[in-house]
Amino acid sequence: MEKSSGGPKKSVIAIFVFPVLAILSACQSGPPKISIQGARAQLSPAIYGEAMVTMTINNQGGADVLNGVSVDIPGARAMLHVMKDKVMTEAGSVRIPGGKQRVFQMGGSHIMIEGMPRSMAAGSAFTITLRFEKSGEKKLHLTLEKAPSAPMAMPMS
Ligand SMILES: [Cu+2]
Repeated sequence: MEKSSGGPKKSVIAIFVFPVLAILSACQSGPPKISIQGARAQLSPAIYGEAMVTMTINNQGGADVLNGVSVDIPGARAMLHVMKDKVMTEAGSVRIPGGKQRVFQMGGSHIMIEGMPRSMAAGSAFTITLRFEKSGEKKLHLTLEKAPSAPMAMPMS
């Protein structure tokens, strides 16, 4: 009974391992493979009509660039923010390295929405569109959350 398990198993492993290695090595130079996790939008604790969108962009493929964002709330504008000398600054684009995670969070790169009308409150739904250079558009369907309870709390980097 036991002798049938040796040979065939080895060849199955060999056939399986080679394609996996080929995929891993091609990963960081091939097309980007982007997925977005944990996206949420919180109202600003300080400024009326503003909200911050945070998320993790997972890229299991080659490098990409996030070239812009837009929001479907009438009158509102979405923009990319990065931190420069501890001040939020609008950025035209944000690089998304290949084979890595890029975290968008308070105190780092994030998306800012400003000029939201009074009708937008905690619980309101809206859609953000991310525009990637290579991956095209990705839509995020979000629900506004109330402002975080500790205003101006910035993680130090
Ligand atoms: Cu900001």
